[in-house]
Amino acid sequence: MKKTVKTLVAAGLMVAAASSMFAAKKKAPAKKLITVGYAQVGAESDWRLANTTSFKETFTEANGYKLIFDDAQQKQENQIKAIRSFIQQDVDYIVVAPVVETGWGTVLQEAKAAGIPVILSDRQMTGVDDLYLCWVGGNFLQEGRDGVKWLEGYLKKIGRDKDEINIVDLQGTIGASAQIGRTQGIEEGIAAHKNWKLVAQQTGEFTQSKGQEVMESILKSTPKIDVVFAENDNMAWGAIDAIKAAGKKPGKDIIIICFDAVHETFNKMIAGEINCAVECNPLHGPRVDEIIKTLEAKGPKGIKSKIQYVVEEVFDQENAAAKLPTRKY
Ligand code: GYE
Repeated sequence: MKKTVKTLVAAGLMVAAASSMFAAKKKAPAKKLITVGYAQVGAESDWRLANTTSFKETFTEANGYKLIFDDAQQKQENQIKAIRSFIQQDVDYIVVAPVVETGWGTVLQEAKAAGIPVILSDRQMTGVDDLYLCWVGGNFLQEGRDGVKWLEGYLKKIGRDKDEINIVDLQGTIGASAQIGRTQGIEEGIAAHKNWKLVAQQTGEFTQSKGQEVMESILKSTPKIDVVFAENDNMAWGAIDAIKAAGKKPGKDIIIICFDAVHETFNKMIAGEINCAVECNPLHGPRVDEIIKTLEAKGPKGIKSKIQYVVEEVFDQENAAAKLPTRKY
């Protein structure tokens, strides 16, 4: 891309000519690696760890890459610094999983000025459509709506669809796409059901410890809770500990719905402590690899859609045990 296909081909030809001159003495020099800077959000959740592993396992030297990995510890300012350092190091591609959606214009302009293509993965950015090539990730609003649809069906099944239903929304990092979409999903659901009530809504920043802390205080101030809508797995696990400590049974006294669906959540569904998990697939390494290989081979015209959603499923206690052995994260 940045080093145009033309220069790459020319360099390749020179290397080929040179290596044939010394064929008897020397092995052909290794092919030039593609340098990729990945500005990762942090290590806040099990989803995130699986996402990091996916990139590290994909962007290897054996696969033709040099990966420069940066963990921003959930801070946008750190990600901006990382992107600037990738520009300084003159990487071939910049990949960003943006902490939040806004505030990227200046740094992406700098990447553009340096001629470095930017690919987004996981969360999205707004207002900078012309400054990145494409994005791949989950459809967070759809996930939120899927959680709502599951709850409707479940309440009907247990004969509680006419009862007053008091819902707690444990939100993700405010301003992150995954929070915005999932929150919109539950808010739409509450607006559409007269008997559903939002009794608390607070961020647990996608971490288990914050999820637990926030749930502890909500349990103290909110006498009646029927549902916890935890916008990721780890916050649900923290909430479960808080609910148990308050002498209630998660999954029975309080319905638990969460997002990501990593292994431990399957274990908790099988144990009866989580009722529903909406999948969010973190294995974006191979998807971004495919995008870069397409760009290398065909240039930006090879990218058929700028926004690429990953298809995701919904799991609950009825299918958790059967599905767990097939799950990759
Ligand atoms: O759900 C959460 C993580 O952006 C989809 O970020 C991702 C979310 C995921 O911390 O666990």
